[in-house]
Amino acid sequence: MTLLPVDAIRALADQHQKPANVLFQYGTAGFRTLGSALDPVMFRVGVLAALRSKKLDSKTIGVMVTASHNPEPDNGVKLVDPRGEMLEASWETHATNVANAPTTDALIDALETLVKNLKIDLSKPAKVVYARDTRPSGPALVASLEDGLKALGADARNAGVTTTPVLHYLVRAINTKGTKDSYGDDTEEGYLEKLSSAFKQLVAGKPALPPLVIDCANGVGAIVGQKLARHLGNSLELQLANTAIDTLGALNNACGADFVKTQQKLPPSLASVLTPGQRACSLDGDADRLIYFYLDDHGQFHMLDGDKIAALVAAFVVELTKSAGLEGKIQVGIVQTAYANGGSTKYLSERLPVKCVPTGVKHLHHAAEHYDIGVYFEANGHGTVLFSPETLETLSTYQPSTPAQSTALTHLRNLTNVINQTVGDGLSDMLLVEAVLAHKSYSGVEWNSLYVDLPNRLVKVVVPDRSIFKTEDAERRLVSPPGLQAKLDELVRRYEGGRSFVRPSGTEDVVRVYAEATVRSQADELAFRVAGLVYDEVGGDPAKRPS
Ligand code: G16
Repeated sequence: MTLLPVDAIRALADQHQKPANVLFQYGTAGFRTLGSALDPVMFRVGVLAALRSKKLDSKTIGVMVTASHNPEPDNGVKLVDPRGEMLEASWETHATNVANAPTTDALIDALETLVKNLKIDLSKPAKVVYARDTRPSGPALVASLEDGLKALGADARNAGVTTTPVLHYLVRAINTKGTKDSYGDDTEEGYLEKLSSAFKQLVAGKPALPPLVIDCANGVGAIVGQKLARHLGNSLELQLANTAIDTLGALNNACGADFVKTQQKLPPSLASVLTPGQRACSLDGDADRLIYFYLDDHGQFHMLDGDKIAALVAAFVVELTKSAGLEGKIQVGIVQTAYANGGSTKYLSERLPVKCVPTGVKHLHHAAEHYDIGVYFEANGHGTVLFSPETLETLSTYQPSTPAQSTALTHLRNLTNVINQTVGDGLSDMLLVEAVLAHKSYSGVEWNSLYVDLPNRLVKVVVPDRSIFKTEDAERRLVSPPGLQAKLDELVRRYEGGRSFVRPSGTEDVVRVYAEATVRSQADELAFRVAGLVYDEVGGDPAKRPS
């Protein structure tokens, strides 16, 4: 019987000791906190990734080192399961336990318990692929991760500096290589080739759209975006902005998808770049989110967020299934979270089945898998479209009866390749949006007019302990602290079209407040009054009360 290589683990674990009085939590998107605190977590995640691979019969497991939309000093790490999806929920608990073992001895005990309880066959080889974003803390954290992989003797592949969605793609491509489910060549180049050739086929014969400005958030999207631009050639001209990946402090700073979505304004750096009517979009720090926007003729800013992307894409997919003669055979459904604008939920639910789930890609992804074609987007621009295995089979075997059906079928097939179905992907979603705009001859104005967004506001409240905030009903209601939801309901009733909810963030040390109302000033007022209630509840310093 093969045993855990305890001596190797001990020798290396001693170099990555966990400080006392720090608690780590595998949250919405893995472990995420200050990069300077993550060294012991990285080592342990390396060990855990190897064990997960052994448990899954030597399938390749992915590890991404990123803190995505968070500020530059933060970093994080998450594990990716063999089909490119988020880590199975039960292992999130194992990861939290292993990360919090206080000493090397306790760590070895925790690992031995895990191996025993989950009956992990240690004689199986472990295979892991990992990558990181451009954060300055990345290289040292990757070295700690590598020590963890080395301790277990894992066969590890370094995919270098790339986007989170590329890493997810690589995991699926590696694990399906040479099978009938092959997802593409298992390289970044293979990813770019797959997406760009599907895009070129989708827009063939359509007039080229004017150039698209991409705000790369001064992150890794700048590197992969530049390569994508070369692959696209003249099928789509990309103008990359905010590409300062080597400038300290620039990442996600006054730019990127999270800035645009939460501030509802143009990144200042784009003021001199964007011309009225020109389409632009923002990625976030690891390019897994996408928000579009444009300035109108009066210089006014208009945002097209994840909800608007879902509406645009879903309508197009439904139209193609009808044109292909597949109406009634393929059901399209939408998955949203509580952050979805009331305007979008109304518009979509009048046309398609819509489900609301808690924040976090894993929740949306699982819910979307229940549809033949599941369109899921968080309002923050995180999302994708999933085609069920049966739908993929239908699309590959279906015999169209007319040339029009044949054309629609070809478009649907190309959509399955332009879309990264493993996870939300800013660059892939961008190609998807651009393809739809080209087909519909839409500018941002026509797209924006699909429905009117209710004015809304997002506010962060810094609290000493966000874990006291607990929710139910897909995060739409608070169950703890007791009594707070009743106060919130009372307040919301006073605002026309008012809606508000409070939830703890899974990626930042804050509580988030969302509010919407029929009138802009009312939405703002409601958000700040709810934030004030939250702040009073936790006994915050009156001088720092949100206002
Ligand atoms: C991550 C998750 C998203 C989630 C976001 C914010 O995004 O993958 O599903 O919406 O965090 O989560 P929270 O409100 O709990 O902080 P990213 O882009 O940061 O990886």
